[in-house]
Amino acid sequence: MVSQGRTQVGIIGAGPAGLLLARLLKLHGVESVILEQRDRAYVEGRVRAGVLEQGTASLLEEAGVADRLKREGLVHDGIEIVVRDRSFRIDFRDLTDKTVVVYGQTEVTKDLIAARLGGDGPIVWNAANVTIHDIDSARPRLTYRCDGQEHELTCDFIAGCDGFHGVSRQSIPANALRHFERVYPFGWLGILADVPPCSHELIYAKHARGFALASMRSPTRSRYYIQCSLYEDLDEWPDALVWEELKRRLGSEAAARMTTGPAIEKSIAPLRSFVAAPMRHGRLFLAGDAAHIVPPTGAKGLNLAASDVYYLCRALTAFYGDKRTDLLDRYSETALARVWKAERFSWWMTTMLHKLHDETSFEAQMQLAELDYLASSRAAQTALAENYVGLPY
Ligand code: RFL
Ligand code: PHB
Repeated sequence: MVSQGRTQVGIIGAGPAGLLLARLLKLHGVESVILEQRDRAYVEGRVRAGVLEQGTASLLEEAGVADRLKREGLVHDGIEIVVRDRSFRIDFRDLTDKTVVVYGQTEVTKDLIAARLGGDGPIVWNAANVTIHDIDSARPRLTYRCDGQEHELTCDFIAGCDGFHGVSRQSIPANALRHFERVYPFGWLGILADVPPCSHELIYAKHARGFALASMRSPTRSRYYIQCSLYEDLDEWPDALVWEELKRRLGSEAAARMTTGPAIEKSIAPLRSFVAAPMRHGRLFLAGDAAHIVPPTGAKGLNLAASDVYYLCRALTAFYGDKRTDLLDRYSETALARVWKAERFSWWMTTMLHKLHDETSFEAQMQLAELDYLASSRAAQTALAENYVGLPY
């Protein structure tokens, strides 16, 4: 027996993109069902992004899920850049009159799940074998298995919010999709520790041994990253070695202020730039990491998921409210225009700050010249600041 269901928008994935889309749609009177392959604890525990653009924070406020964000989020006016132990600051507020908020993706996810489960509509956890059917028709369907039963959900539209490894993008015929990709020959080793941050702002460091980043989640919880090889074995990185490397790369001032402690999470993430275009096929719309990936250096991934969802929600509500299809037809073009700019910024930050070449090479000198220019030019600093705080929607 297959259990049959019906909804307006079938959403695959309960990450930030799927959850925020469902919430915004609900506020506009559009019903959805979210299918998530993992369980709630796993989704809420996944440590990832930490920096929200002002536009993302405003969207969360519009969605009515920003009470805790406003109480606990740390507003940052700038970042520090350290190059070979010399540091300079990019002052976002002065250069752009905007700021960013440091608030963990885990917390955004928890707030959105709580809102959803407070009466917005269902999240089907542990939905296995989610399969997309008939996206070229006006009645696309999703089938999946859950609690030992087969289910079928008929929808008006399907939102593929299932991240880079999801099924949505793969359900689009190969000849209808173009891929653009750059895989970087290094990764980030990240640690989370319950120690106070070494600085009140984020520190991005370029060092001869590789990139390092000092970030945070709260006044008592720090998040740090170091550039590492892709073939690194986590067992070869005991906490003491990570702290030692961080102190070396982040410079003497940060090292002097750094409190060390046991890592409560430690992982290695590869770095990738990726765009799939178009972000729509028939009645299937891709949003977030399902359509694009940025290296984390620009702190853009979660923020791009939010802007995609903003455009997609606007297009779907125009369809349901005014029978307009023009915004749905333009969704991919509109979203991609912003995606490509964030791709460029993330690629630029990544290539400027990481160890890519031999220190004696021409390219290494170009990186240093770029950073020297950035340190001294208000125009260059404004360009960085404008992108970091988020380009307009
Ligand atoms: P997600 O978060 O991957 O969620 C996708 C969801 O879909 C589910 N799923 C499926 N469900 C059903 N059926 C299937 N077949 C499915 N396949 C997958 C998954 O279980 C999951 O729950 O994608 P979404 O919603 O598009 O959100 C994207 C963001 O998570 C991502 O871009 C950011 O985390 C990237 N990122 C950062 N972004 C920022 O804006 N600022 C940052 O400071 C920042 N730092 C980071 C980051 C990502 C990192 N890693 C680990 C890649 C730092 C790191 C280290
Ligand atoms: C984080 O806090 O996880 C973080 C912050 C800034 C980045 C990337 C990750 O650029």
